[in-house]
Amino acid sequence: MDPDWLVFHPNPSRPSFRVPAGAVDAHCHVFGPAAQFPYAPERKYTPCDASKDQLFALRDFLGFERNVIVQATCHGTDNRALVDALVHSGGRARGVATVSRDVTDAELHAMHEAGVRGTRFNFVRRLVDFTPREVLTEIAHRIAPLGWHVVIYFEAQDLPELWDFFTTLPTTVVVDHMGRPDVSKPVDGPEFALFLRMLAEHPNIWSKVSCPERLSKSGPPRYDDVVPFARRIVETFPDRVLWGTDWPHPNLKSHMPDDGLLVDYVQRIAVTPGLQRKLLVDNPMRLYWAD
Ligand code: 0GY
Repeated sequence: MDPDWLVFHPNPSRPSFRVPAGAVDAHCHVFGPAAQFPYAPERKYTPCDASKDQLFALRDFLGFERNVIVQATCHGTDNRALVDALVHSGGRARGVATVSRDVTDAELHAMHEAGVRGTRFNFVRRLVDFTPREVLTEIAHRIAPLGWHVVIYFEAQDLPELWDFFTTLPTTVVVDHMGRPDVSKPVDGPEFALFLRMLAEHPNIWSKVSCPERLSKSGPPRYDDVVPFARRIVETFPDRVLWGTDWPHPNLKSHMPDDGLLVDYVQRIAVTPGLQRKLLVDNPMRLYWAD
């Protein structure tokens, strides 16, 4: 399969928003290089290579101190590229892996040593084949004693069906990209209200407020239609939100965002220095660098 998505922005602008000292880009990826770390045979898309060195250079350019690198579906349950990036980060990256039920305790411990602190369950149908819930429950109970959390990725229309599963997970749970709301619907409407209710009723559930470029219908550079959704979450649950660039923006077909402008977007969803510090420093540090 040839690369079938846009190449990441070659020359992002320098953000005008200076992130607070110690800021964490809490959702980003490394891909390949394929010659060293091949993509998964069962993948639904093929990304362009995006190396750890390119990620760390972007981190420095944007003013961040640390990264949380998240396993994407194109690498399946082969976490070698992720682990390689973690062990070469000088302690400045943590990871979220994807594991199968066959993973051994020794493999889990080795990943923990390398800096993995969570596992990701993906429910987005265009990205993965179905995994039975009992398999995921089993994995969640295996990783819980390590102090890991579960990252879940799903689309808003699927939340009613997934509610019981999500709300009975035994760990901290982090939702990717606000549960992908349909931002053409009202921020006060029933669909987003259900998502807010899940966070209100379950203090172990957090949300990433990342990826306006995936959710927006009004488009770049300001992604105005996503702002009210993200801002609502940041202001209602300021101690349970995370933000990340999503570099190198896998599987994005519409446009390739300028990562510098994405950083500028943060000050529109976290509008005070206190909220910015929680979002970019305190919350990710508590979740990923507690030890
Ligand atoms: C993201 C979003 C996407 C892809 C993946 O694991 C993945 O392949 O998460 C997407 O296509 O929406 O968070 O990187």
